[in-house]
Amino acid sequence: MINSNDVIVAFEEDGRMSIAKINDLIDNEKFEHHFQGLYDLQTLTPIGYEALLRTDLFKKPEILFEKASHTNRFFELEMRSIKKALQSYDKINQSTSKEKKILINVFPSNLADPDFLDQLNKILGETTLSANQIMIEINESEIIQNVDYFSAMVNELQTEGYLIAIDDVGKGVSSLQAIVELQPDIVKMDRFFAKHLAKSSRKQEMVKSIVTYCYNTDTKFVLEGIEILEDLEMAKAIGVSIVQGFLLARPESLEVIRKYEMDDKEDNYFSAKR
Ligand SMILES: [Ca+2]
Repeated sequence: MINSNDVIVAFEEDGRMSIAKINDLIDNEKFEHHFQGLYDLQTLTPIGYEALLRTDLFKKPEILFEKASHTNRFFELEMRSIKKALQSYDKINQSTSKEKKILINVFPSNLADPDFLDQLNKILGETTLSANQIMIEINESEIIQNVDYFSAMVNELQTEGYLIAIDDVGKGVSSLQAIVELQPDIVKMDRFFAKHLAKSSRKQEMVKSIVTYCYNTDTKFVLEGIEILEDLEMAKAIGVSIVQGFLLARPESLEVIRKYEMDDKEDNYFSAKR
């Protein structure tokens, strides 16, 4: 069902209007990031944060990226976004020295740009972060068509110390192939498998099989999209050690995360309920 708001948004975010908005967004950096924690299930504290772009100019960031991907400024947008995300998180890193991970989403076509690594190194060099705090999340969709090139690229990034995550595993047709061929440091399993996990023995079996693969290949495993307590408990029972999802934390502004990390209290959902 379409309501009138959707029509207005679709109209606004179409055609020339969106090109002008994209230029405005890039030139004036009219965006920021929210940060969503990834939680260690043993300690119930965040091991790191995924940076997610937010802007008033596009209600849905996916629409921005989709539109921007057809322009010649897509790579520039990606790099400016990475720079801003790392510089933002660096403020927390400097004041806490906890060296938590910061996860950034990178489109495969931008990762494949010959300037990507140099620019990333330069951005990193201007912060107090180290390469092994940076997890680069990639979605496998475009990778498999060019697997040799991406394997080399991923290898180069890993040699520099960066960590590679394959995102949304289980959603795309070739994500299992990507895990085998690219040998990522982290596998993030799609939220489809977390939803009603406690009620679905088939989802439990599927998660367990990937958890086992990760365990035996020294790969970290993250289950995304945990929204209710019974699914969290089931995840823990079948061997999941890191989760992300609204039950533990929504994406929050830098200020909120900073306060949380500075206070260093375990004032998360669970201790609040104790
Ligand atoms: Ca992601």
